[in-house]
Amino acid sequence: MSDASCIFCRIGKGEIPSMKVFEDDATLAFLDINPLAEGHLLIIPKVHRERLEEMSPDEVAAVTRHLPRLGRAVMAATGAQAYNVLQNNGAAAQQSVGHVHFHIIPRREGDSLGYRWPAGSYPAGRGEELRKAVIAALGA
Ligand code: DGP
Repeated sequence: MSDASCIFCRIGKGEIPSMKVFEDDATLAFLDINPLAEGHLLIIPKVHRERLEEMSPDEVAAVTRHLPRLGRAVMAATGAQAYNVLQNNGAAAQQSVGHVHFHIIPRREGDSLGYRWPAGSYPAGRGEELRKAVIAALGA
């Protein structure tokens, strides 16, 4: 299933060129056109799914199984010591392309990349409320 108006579906089908590094029946990995660091990769399912929670476990597994190998390859090719795997779902989470994609972003000590991470803590009882709410939602 693909969406003719989706840029990543069109890349997945080879209708639009990409700097491809890996492909199989279900997955394509290619260089991000606007890299946060040299070697920044995108890994996509070929099937059109806008967000991660719309994918079946098997569809997710078919894509994510390649992350370890791609992570090793990016570090070897760029000399980076580390990488982030980032996956955005929804505009509020900075998703700009409505087709699931995993970023592999090479990282080096002292690079200027970062993520605002204003960590908080739970007031008494709130963690337990949330734990129960998530468990209830999992059962739904
Ligand atoms: P996100 O914010 O998670 O939706 O990131 C989308 C990424 O996709 C962004 O880093 C730029 C990249 N991108 C958008 N259009 C194209 C394209 O046509 N080709 C390639 N290679 N990357 C693209």
